[in-house]
Amino acid sequence: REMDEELRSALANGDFALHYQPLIDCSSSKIVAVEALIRWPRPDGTFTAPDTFIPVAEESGLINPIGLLVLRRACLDAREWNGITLSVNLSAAQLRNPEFPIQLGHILEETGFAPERLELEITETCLVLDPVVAGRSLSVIRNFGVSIVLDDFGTGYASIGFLRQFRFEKLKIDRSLVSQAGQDDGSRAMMLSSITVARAMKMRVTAEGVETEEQAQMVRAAGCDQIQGWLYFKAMPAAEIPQYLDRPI
Ligand code: G
Ligand code: G
Ligand code: MN
Ligand code: NA
Repeated sequence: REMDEELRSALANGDFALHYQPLIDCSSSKIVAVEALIRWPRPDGTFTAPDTFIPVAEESGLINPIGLLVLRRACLDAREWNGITLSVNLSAAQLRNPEFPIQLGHILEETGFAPERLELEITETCLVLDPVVAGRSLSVIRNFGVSIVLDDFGTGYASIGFLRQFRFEKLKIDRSLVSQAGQDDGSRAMMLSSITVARAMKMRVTAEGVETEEQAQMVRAAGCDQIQGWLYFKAMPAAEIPQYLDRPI
């Protein structure tokens, strides 16, 4: 396919960019983490959204080298941002690749990035497809000191029961659930009970896609630890991050 070829040459030229979206700690109101989000700049000055090209990269297997490029570059960028955590998204294909934990170990070593400052965001799909290999990889990764985050919680089939099957250090409540919880009681109850279960399992909770003050108040009251969303910040280039660190937002 055409996009496949373009992705291949973008990879060879290192043409991808990374933007970072801050996560705000509810108690200190400071930035506690940033999520790395890949961007693909095109010759016409626009960006192709990851939703468009990640599925293509997954199909061709290019997601593996692209994912390693993201990890290496994000570790280098975030190395200087003392005291905050770096969150990186993983595709199912990456977690299914038995080489991945070894490659991650090399990147941590090469970049000198402290594993305790890294968290990997995975979705339920990553684990459902191949629970044995994925579970084995996760335990190797966790032994490095890296945290595992369940992303997109509240979408699709993501369920409370799933939280018991694997251990996660953090739960990210998807923006669709945050938005619905602001509108109907059933969704709010589901969000609250998910947070209760997460708490009981010693997980931290981030609310994603928070766009309004009302939503921020609601998720704080519900017991979320961290807030991520356009109310505070959109994703931005690495150079813009340091000015916001070490002071309340
Ligand atoms: O940044 P944006 O909101 O457009 O992201 C759209 C989707 O792409 C999200 O689901 C996000 O998790 C995913 N995504 C962004 N960056 C990466 C990445 O580096 N690797 C993978 N696998 N997914 C990513
Ligand atoms: O699947 P994942 O949770 O990794 O997706 C992150 C995506 O959500 C990114 O593409 C990011 O740009 C987007 N995003 C982050 N905050 C907001 C928000 O407040 N509103 C909306 N609509 N999208 C957001
Ligand atoms: Mn994510
Ligand atoms: Na999400």
